[in-house]
Amino acid sequence: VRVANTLNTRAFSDDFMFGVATAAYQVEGGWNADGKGENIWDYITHKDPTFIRTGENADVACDTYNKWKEDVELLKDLGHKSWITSTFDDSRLINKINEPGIAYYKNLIKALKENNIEPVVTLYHWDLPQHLQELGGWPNSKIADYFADYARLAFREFGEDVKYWSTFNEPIHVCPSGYGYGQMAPAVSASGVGDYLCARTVLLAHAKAYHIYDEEFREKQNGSEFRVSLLYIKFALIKVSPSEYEYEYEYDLISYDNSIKSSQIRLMSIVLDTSWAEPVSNRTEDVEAADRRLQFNFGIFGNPIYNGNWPQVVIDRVGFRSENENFTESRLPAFTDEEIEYVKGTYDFVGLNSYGTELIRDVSEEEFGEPSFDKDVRVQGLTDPSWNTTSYGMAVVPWGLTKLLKWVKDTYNNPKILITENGCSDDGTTLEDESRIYFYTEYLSAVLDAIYEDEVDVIGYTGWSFMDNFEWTSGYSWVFSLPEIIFNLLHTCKNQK
Ligand code: GBH
Repeated sequence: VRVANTLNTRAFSDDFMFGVATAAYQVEGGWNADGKGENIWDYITHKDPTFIRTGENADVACDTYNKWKEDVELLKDLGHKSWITSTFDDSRLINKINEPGIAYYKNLIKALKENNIEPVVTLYHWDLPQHLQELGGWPNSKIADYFADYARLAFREFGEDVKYWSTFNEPIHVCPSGYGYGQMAPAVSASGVGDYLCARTVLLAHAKAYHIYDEEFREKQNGSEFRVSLLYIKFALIKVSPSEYEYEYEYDLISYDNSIKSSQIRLMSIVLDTSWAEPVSNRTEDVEAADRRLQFNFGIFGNPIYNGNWPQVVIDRVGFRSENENFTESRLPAFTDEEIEYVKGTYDFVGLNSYGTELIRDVSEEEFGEPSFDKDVRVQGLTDPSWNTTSYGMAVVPWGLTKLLKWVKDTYNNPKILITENGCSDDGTTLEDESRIYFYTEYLSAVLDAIYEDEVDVIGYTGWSFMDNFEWTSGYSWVFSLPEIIFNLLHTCKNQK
């Protein structure tokens, strides 16, 4: 790679946020340390080790609970500005209010800020306390109230120092995966029913947390005397031929002062995940099928929050099939008018995670019988054999991310978008990172396309992941981290059999 002499016009702006992500359960370990309660992943990995393909668990994982100082140093050495989705494991904080858990996150946040790293915090990355699961978990709407209490505690304890919040990470993997297909903890199989009940509670919980933040904290925490220096990274990427790039980095230390109104830089949202859905042909059926895929993946949470109420196509499809399955009312639980208003507008930006692109084909209506989320969606997903792949077989389709960003802009009235996860995996056995360099170069270029060609308001980009970590049901067998070379030498994720 040659280094360009000047930053060209396709540079990311000075205040564009670059960062890397992790999630509490995937890195922390310390599963029962200092009064932390058991969460649904602790429970399931202990009870049934075969639930994880490799038989592993995250009892120790990257041991960040003990090694957080080293991790902050590593992050600093890498020059990353934000360590995002360093979620709070809520079992660490609230079985009863757990002072050592609070102290752990306070110390971590303080160390990040001292090193000019901006924490972007997610409240819930899949780690429900097991005792709440025993009351039914997310399909039980009462859980929204407990979540609201937990959110209030987090805002009160950490809100002076945290400017970027999101409530949930990827509810699409909490609800259909956890309460529908049963592939993720708590492994409830109730497709077409549990997923929608879960989604409704999650949306209400999100909205409650947003309103609590707005009403009780946002303004008050603006008064903070906190001054912080931020490390801004300019990153310019120039495509000189289809396979050749020039790029240049530039680092700047800039300090904020109180004259910047903090309200402008205190942002709260939710993180939603979807692949881009490209119609397999331009037949109307396939074009509509691709839209259905996006609405059932992303719109099911995005529409209530950004536009109001469930997406119409989701209401229509679930209603139609429910009726034919002899339900007296739709399996999609309705919102009251008050709830629609209460949920609508509860965001300051769109948190977007995206990993892939699928070709989508319409399929014919399946016979009525057992309720099923997939039958409600009624599409088939394919990949194109001509797509480039990483050495580990993941399709590299950067234009899919450009199209997805444009779709979010057009569908949700041009919001600020923070890309909260994007990245690619390998099996962790090689230190040669050619594939990952290729992946990130292509995807960053795709983000620039969205910014410069489609005028999408992208405010930041976050790589998954900062550290190799516990990849849920795949255990430690796939890894996504950026600093693999450095990481593998310095810091070992412990596998436990
Ligand atoms: C995110 O989930 C999660 O937020 C995070 O916890 C997780 O570790 C991360 O993705 C990586 O999986 O490598 O081609 O096989 C999004 C769902 C499912 C997206 C697995 C990436 C693997 C694509 N992820 N998928 S590939």
